[in-house]
Amino acid sequence: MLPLLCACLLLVAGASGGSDVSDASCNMEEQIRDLQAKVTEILQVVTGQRAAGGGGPDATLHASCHVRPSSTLDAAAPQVTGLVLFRQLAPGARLEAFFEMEGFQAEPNGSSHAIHVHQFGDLSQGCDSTGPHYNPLSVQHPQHPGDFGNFAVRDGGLWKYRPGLAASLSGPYSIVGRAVVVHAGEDDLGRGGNPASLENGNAGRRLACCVVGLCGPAPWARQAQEHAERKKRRRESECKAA
Ligand SMILES: [Cu+2]
Ligand SMILES: [Zn+2]
Repeated sequence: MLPLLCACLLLVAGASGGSDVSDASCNMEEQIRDLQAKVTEILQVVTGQRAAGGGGPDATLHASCHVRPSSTLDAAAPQVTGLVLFRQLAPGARLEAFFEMEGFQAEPNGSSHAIHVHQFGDLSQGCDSTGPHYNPLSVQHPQHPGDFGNFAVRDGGLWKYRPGLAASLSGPYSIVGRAVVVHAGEDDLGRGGNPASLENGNAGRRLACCVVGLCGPAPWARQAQEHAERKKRRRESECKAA
């Protein structure tokens, strides 16, 4: 198995480094992250994790969540809309996600907003009826499976890929049918020194939310393609500026 893995790693290294040599010194960190994601994927294939779910040769799960402003907000509040996409290569594997949102208040130095999975997919009272953080193992914040942390907003929007998330799209602790909630404030990550900090990170009002639902692979493929193109453009402009 080891020789096979080595061959795979060489292939990956060749595939990701061969296209534009001039970019090699730019954004090394980002390229390493890409590489890590690919290696993880290969490892899962090699160790048979992807087939372990019994869902055939490709047990990959996808989900989407269309973010809409909370219906209980006053009209003057920021109207945040967007899309969150999830992919899980196999049951039990770490989750990956794309977060894309706009409509935040544009602040000169940007702002930071907490995003979590809340217990219920009930939007009857806007985002207020989604309950507390989804906490199936009765642990403290920020150890909940859907504690995605803080997201930096620039010019009123955010666009982020996050791998390695603890939440799952299958099994007894699935987040499917539950809500993703976007907050007005920053998550203090349990360091706020009060009881609320260990429950919800004192992240403030619920600006926008959505219910996670399973979907096909197409939205993820589109987003991944767009993400790759954006990153390439950014690398090119950074290299030109350097
Ligand atoms: Cu929350
Ligand atoms: Zn939490």
